[in-house]
Amino acid sequence: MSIQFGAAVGYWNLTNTAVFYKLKDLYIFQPIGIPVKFSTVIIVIEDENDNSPNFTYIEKVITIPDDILIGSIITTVVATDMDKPNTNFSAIEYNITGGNGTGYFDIGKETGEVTTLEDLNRKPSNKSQIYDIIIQAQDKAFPFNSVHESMIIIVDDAGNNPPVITFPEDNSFLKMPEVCMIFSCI
Ligand SMILES: [Ca+2]
Ligand SMILES: [Ca+2]
Repeated sequence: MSIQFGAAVGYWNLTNTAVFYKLKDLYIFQPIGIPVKFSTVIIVIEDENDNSPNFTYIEKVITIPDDILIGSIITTVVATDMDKPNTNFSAIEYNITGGNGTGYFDIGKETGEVTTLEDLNRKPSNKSQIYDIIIQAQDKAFPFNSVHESMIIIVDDAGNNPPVITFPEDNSFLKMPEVCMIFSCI
């Protein structure tokens, strides 16, 4: 690492000649072997939005019952950003950017809570309900940095649909033997 203070001064090799301190955003460079009052340099480093958020917690596959109530929280995702805290460079908001059809699920922009938006009750004719949604975490800078992750939500039959009695298609009667013991028929 080297740093330039101007054409007349030239370069100061900080790796070999300087003691380095960091106090929050203050960087203090002090060359070794030179009286401190003539040599200490304080540099304030401005942050840049050079980091994208990263998911630190996200469930990749979730199974929920199909009788889950609308608005239920099914999971909460968490992302962090390495840029300066308490700035738009590191503040994060969440969105669902794909796989959500007409809006089966929602996510709290600030909380990361994934909730149901529709009645997902499985109808008898449905074999399965699998949703592959894309969740985005982005910082609030302009332009922003973002990251995307896939989340598979399997909606499982909770057995909450009443049984339906069906008859043979030709409406024939069930046949049973003439002698039929109790609890052993059919
Ligand atoms: Ca930064
Ligand atoms: Ca950032």
